[in-house]
Amino acid sequence: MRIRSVEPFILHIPVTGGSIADSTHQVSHWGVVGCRIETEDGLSGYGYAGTHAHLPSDRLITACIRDCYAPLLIGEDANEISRLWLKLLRYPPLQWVGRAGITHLALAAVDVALWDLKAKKAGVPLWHLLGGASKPRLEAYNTDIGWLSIPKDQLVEGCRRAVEQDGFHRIKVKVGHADPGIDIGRLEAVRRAVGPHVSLAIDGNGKWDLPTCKRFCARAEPLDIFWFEEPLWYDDVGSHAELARATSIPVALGEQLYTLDAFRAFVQAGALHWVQPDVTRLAGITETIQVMDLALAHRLPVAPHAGEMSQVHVHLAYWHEATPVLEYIPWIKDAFLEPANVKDGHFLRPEQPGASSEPSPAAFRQFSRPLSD
Ligand code: 0YR
Ligand code: MG
Repeated sequence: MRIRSVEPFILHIPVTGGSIADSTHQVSHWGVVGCRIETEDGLSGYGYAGTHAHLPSDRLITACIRDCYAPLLIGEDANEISRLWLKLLRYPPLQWVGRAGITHLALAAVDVALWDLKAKKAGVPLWHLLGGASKPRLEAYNTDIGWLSIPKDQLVEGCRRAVEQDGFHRIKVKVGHADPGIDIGRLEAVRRAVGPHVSLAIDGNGKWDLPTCKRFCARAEPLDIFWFEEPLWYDDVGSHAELARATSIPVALGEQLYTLDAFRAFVQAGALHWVQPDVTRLAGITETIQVMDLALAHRLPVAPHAGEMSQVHVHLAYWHEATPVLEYIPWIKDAFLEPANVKDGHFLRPEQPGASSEPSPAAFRQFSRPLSD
């Protein structure tokens, strides 16, 4: 499986519902920014990072793939993922300028494409290649009903519909208003509407400081919150550890962490209860497996963050025993040959060969953006 070409691409796909916001981000399109790796035997693997569809920064990722990684990959054996991953990660000039950020997102795309290739070559879905499924069904939790930009009455109605009509047992609602009392009011209304048996998680996207989080958690505890995700600034290990000690609400985080070492620091400090790696921010599937194993070794559950909108995580979550639940956001799934679909609150298990990371020809026609002016 000699690598013949590495071709970057940028897709900007409109999010369903027009435009959404959490406490920190406003998003109208989701960026699928990555590459196709073609081998001399005619197979193609696809991998991508998830972005906020900002063309100038998306082009930094594709330039890194095209100008820095592609020359290191052409002619190599695509089967040797571990060696190629280390070759790219440790390439001295790139290690010097980026052990996180753009270079990591670009490496994520390459790594996912290599795993996609390996599974296609084997003729099996990725979860099968990795060792088979550890569970018969994988629960989904719905994030798409809980954006901060949704007014309270629509929020309550959307949560009720997700539970009563669509069969979700798990939902997540965004928090992070300047006045946390507004969030308490929204959560009380949602809890009343969905009843006591639905798992209700919340996500602050790193907005509040420690005193605000402590006061907020004291008021939110009676609402039986399943986890509080990214309560504080992403890299602040000490404050997360203090909050984890101060409240009975479990702490979740990881979608902004780039490395295994960053996860280890949070785990060692007792600063999180739910581990949320993302193949599109860590350096791909290879490093996500490392983080899942780290979590398992500490008996912490894993709930991956859907930077790739769960196309790839659905494979990892079906396979890895530490992962009982996966995020569901249906924005871009229909742009892929095998969409990550949910039925009755559970992800369908992928059955096609590969990592479900290949966009459809129609998606390339409709959503491609130029790599340069
Ligand atoms: C905007 N999921 C998240 C949106 C989401 C973000 O980036 O996708 O809220 O990534 O926090 O848990
Ligand atoms: Mg989040």
